[in-house]
Amino acid sequence: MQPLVGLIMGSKSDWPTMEHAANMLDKLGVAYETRVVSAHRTPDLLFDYAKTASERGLKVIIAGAGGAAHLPGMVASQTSLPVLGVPVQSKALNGLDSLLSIVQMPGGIAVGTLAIGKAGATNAGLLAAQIVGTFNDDVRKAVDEFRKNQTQSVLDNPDPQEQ
Ligand code: RP5
Repeated sequence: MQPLVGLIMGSKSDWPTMEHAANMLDKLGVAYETRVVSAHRTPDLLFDYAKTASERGLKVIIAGAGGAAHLPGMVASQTSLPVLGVPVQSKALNGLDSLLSIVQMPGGIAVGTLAIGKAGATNAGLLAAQIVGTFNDDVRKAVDEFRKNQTQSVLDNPDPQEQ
């Protein structure tokens, strides 16, 4: 299947976080590709990836990075596709550094910034699916179904002390 979402990250060490985005895309039936693309270690690859993303058929890019997390902003500077940034929880500063690096884009180049860590990666997958769902009925129905089941599961388990 033609990938519609580019799921990239600054390092292999980001995968335990970013796999949660992949899991959500799998669950919702969205085709994606995964790549390590580092703003600092492979800047030429970053430019090439971002510049060719649209012509290769991608519709959304999810970019996860930690620490001096320039990847989402730099990718956004080279493509008009929507870019969703996931701040990876860094060891030194618990991801606050990643969050501030990604969220504080200057006006004019947009990055949609998610929460730090697993929740952010999960929601990046969900939001990417919602974007794809604007033109793909199967994916839109899968998102609706996911949300319906989530609501039902809360309603079916009202007692917090019950296992
Ligand atoms: C960032 O530096 C990566 O996104 C990663 O979160 C962080 C540390 O990378 P490694 O030193 O573990 O490769 O570019």
